[in-house]
Amino acid sequence: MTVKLYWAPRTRAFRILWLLEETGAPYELARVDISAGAPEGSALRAVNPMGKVPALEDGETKVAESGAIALYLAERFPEAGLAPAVGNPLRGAYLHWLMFTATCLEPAMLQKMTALQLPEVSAGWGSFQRVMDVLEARLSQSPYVLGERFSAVDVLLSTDIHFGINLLKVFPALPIFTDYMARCQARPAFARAQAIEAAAV
Ligand SMILES: N[C@@H](CCC(=O)N[C@@H](CS)C(=O)NCC(=O)O)C(=O)O
Repeated sequence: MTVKLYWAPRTRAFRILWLLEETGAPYELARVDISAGAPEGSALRAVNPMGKVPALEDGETKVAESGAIALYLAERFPEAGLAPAVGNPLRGAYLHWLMFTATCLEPAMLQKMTALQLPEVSAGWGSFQRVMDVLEARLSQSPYVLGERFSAVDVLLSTDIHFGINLLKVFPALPIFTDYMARCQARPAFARAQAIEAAAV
């Protein structure tokens, strides 16, 4: 059974394409035109009722939300070494920073883009600056989020940093961030995913 990724180029689905390339497993891409919106009853909506990409099908299994898909793929293909196993003390940091991308980093990015004022104690990410400071401190400690070892977290985090610096231009291009991105993007799987996107646009 081949894994199927609902994907559109230049979207958050890129990070799952990259992860799939990291696994080395065979997969199929189902390209979606997100500008039109996924119609009710479409195959994408059957996997993700939000009608958003990425979404993944693996036989009977349907998974949406980038973080959940990353967790799923790392467990589905353990031989790729994309996650510390249950019982490894690094598992805590792995889950923490994986969730941080969706619950802190992305909302903070949107808050900065829209200049939205929110009470810091109520916003789950505190403030844009708090998120930036925490991220900078973490990435100053080691080459990858989990230390010397690359993991699925780095795929999600480095792509968000890329979006924040280069596309949305809301993150400061600190060397800590750009060096980290360059390290992650030096992976052959990243180059393969990028080539697929380049050929598709
Ligand atoms: N929380 C979702 C966000 C997914 C998302 O917003 N995808 C955008 C592309 S980057 C999309 O499919 N937009 C189409 C739409 O909203 O109809 C995730 O992290 O996977």
